[in-house]
Amino acid sequence: MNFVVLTIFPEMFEPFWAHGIIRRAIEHKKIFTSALNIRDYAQDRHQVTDDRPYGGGSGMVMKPGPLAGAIRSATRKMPAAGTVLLTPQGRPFDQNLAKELASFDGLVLICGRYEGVDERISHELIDYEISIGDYVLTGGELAAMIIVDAVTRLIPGALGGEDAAENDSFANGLLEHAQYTRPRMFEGQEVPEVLLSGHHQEIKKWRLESSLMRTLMKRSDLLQNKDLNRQEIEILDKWRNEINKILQCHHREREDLKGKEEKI
Ligand code: 4HQ
Repeated sequence: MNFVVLTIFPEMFEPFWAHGIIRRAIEHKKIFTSALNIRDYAQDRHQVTDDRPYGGGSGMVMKPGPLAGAIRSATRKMPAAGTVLLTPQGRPFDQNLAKELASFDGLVLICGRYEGVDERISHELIDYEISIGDYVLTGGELAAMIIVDAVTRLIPGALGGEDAAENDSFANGLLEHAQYTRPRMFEGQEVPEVLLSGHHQEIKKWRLESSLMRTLMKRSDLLQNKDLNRQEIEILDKWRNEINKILQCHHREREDLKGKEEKI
């Protein structure tokens, strides 16, 4: 995967390329990265990339010329690349979109600053408009880093463990199960016994229950939209029966209390 970022602050990406999984993926040639300065594609002597908005008002707008020049320069070298504009008006970024982007040979990530980019840029030159969430950033750079990060870890061989990407949150539409490491006792809290047992089948079942419970409690919206498999339905059914027993018992107690009060 070839990532090309277009930005007026290419230096922001230097520490990002230089650490952790991203750094290792670059070293192992799983990804190729570059940050091009949009300013280099400005035509005027002062290499201006922004200007005042037509119609007046505060703030500045990214000029279309330098941006179009930078995008064309990047896509000339990799015609099969997808182009992505980072904007709050874009499609919400999620794991499914990360998977879709990971299937490209190259991605050109366009980072705006100021109040955004001239409207005439978008249509022909942009394949995707993507938002990383409903909040306002000072520029698209952090959004681009998030996309590079989430896409990189989906590229075969980019992560250390072979199946690490298949096992984690959202890969199966569920939140990750609870995790424990040494020591066995921490501030009076023990590690669940089953995880020390060595029973792989039991551990697998416990982890699925942990994932399902956390998803139900913290993000029930994810469960609503998920295709549940047989084992997942079995677990949810078991919980429903347990909850129903508790509620029936509770209900009966209240009925008994009412009965006694009526006699008095
Ligand atoms: N931006 N998701 C760039 C964002 C944003 C987001 C605000 C994009 C400023 C110039 N980008 N403009 N949210 O807040 O992607």
